[in-house]
Amino acid sequence: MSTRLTLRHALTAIGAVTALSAALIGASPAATAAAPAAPAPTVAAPDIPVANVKAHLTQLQSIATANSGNRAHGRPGYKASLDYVKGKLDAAGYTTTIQQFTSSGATGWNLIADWPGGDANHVVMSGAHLDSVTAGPGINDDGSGTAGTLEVALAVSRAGLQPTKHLRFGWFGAEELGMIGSKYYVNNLPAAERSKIDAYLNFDMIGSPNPGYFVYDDNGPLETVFKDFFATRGIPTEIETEGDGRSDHAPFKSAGVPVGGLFSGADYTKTAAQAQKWGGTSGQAFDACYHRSCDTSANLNDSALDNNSDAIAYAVWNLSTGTTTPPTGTVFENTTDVAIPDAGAAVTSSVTVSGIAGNAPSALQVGVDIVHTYRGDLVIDLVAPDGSTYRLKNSSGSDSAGNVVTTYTANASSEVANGVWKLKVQDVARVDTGYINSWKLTF
Ligand code: DTR
Ligand code: CA
Ligand code: ZN
Ligand code: ZN
Repeated sequence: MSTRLTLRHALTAIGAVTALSAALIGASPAATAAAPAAPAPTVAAPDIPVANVKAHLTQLQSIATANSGNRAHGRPGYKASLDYVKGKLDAAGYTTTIQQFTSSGATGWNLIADWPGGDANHVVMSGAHLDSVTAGPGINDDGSGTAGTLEVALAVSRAGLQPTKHLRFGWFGAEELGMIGSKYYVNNLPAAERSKIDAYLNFDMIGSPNPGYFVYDDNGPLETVFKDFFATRGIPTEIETEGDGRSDHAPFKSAGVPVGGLFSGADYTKTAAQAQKWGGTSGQAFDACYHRSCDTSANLNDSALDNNSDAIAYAVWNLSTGTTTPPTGTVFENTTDVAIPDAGAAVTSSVTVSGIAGNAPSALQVGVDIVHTYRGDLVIDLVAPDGSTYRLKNSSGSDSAGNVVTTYTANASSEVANGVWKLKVQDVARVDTGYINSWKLTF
């Protein structure tokens, strides 16, 4: 678990803030009313039917089966995969482009699809790698990202979306040989065109059979968009570090493009703590078939595929609709785990706020990510630098669900912003366990 304390200018994701009132308690000014939620996006993202995503994966499996069991660069299964994806996009009204390159003595191709319209000077791009290893069909790696991204692109067409920004999608070749296709794309894009890409979102393995929910931390605002989506589903996330530099986002990042993305895990082993918050099996790999012949259409977890595909849609819609300059905020975050003793004393986690002039806002956003087996036992407070305490959550005998992953708002307008703020959590009843996974203040 990351132990970073970070200051970020974050994109204040819209529509994901839970406007829960935070009652001020203790020797302080009058109690506060719930503040209005953050402005909703102009157009809400649709649900992505996981059945549609799986239908694409069934096709990719059939293609591999019909072509010596793989979809690798330089093999017939790769071009057959590209032809399938291109056919769907052409029929949906996309402007598709095939970019040819050579690697290891074999011809490869990238597939780029532009959704007509939007501000060409502000591009939101999403992508995945279309190739598998030679050892197998690569259904999770990276058929899952291929299919999830494809279905979001088709959802854009179904919705007849007219986003403020221009939408582009990419399916890259020869990623398994060292991100050859994405490097070729970025290196052959004129610098003036590269600078128009506001974000590149990468989806490489999003359906792992023993899944985790990892969010790329390369860019604060893009990380926040995904974390806020998962907060709406009550799913705790972790920072993705295993893949730094190991997938198609790397060439974009090297060229200065803001990057983000999602990952459900590969050959690393799921810990007991991770199994507690995500389910699945501890002591086993997130994907035991990584780079093996068993990475077939049976090597998937439908919930991970569904949640991640919906997260892609949420990010594409939220980053491309509404104003071209999304609202920003300053985020102060603590991602250090703090164990919460069962029926024990309160524990605290601190963030030091600096550089914020004047008082805190009347709608101070308090993002909370607590992993717990019975959240009804938890009492959660925000403590201002002067010791004033704001009740965010009371205990409840009727709330037997697990985890607290939400954003509260507190009217902290009577508090000076700069100083040490604390999240205070107490478990007030026996027989359950948990910990503060992370929390943050957005000013
Ligand atoms: N999907 C792998 C590369 C990889 C391994 N771990 C991560 C984490 C995040 C993104 C990508 C990866 C491959 O294509 O070999
Ligand atoms: Ca869905
Ligand atoms: Zn791979
Ligand atoms: Zn991959």
